[in-house]
Amino acid sequence: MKILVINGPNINMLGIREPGIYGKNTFADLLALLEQTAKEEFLTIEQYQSNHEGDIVDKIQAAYGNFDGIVINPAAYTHTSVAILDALKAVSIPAVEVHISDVDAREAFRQISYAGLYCEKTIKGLGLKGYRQAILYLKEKYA
Ligand code: CA2
Repeated sequence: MKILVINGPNINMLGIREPGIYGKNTFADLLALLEQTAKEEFLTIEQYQSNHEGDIVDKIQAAYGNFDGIVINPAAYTHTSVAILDALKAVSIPAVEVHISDVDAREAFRQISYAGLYCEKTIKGLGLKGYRQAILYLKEKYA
């Protein structure tokens, strides 16, 4: 099974600031967790991080026919991007949304998720563990 993990803007800065909200783990820790999960669960996991909305749309489009599942943390684009929502709908690949922080307990503008309107599940507030849970969910349901 092939899973694409997509991270949006500033996720590559994890661990550098705001540890109170996002924890002390770094982006390198996230990459290590994904590698470990791929090995343990016999999955092919590709990771893609971009700070650019259009590049994320391109990556989702390119996943068509090439991936069985998508785990996506669109970061700030969660709350603004109809383009990412439309791309997910266009490829129709099973997807799970992940947020490191508990967005529900934060500012009002973080309460809306466009990508979440497509994703079949949202995991939030579990830190990096949320990515592993999302991957295991897709494996259990679709592998
Ligand atoms: O909790 C999440 O995973 C978020 O998707 C993270 C986004 C935020 O805009 C979403 O509302 C919730 C932010 C990504 C990381 O931003 C950083 C900010 C300061 C220092 C390091 C990373």
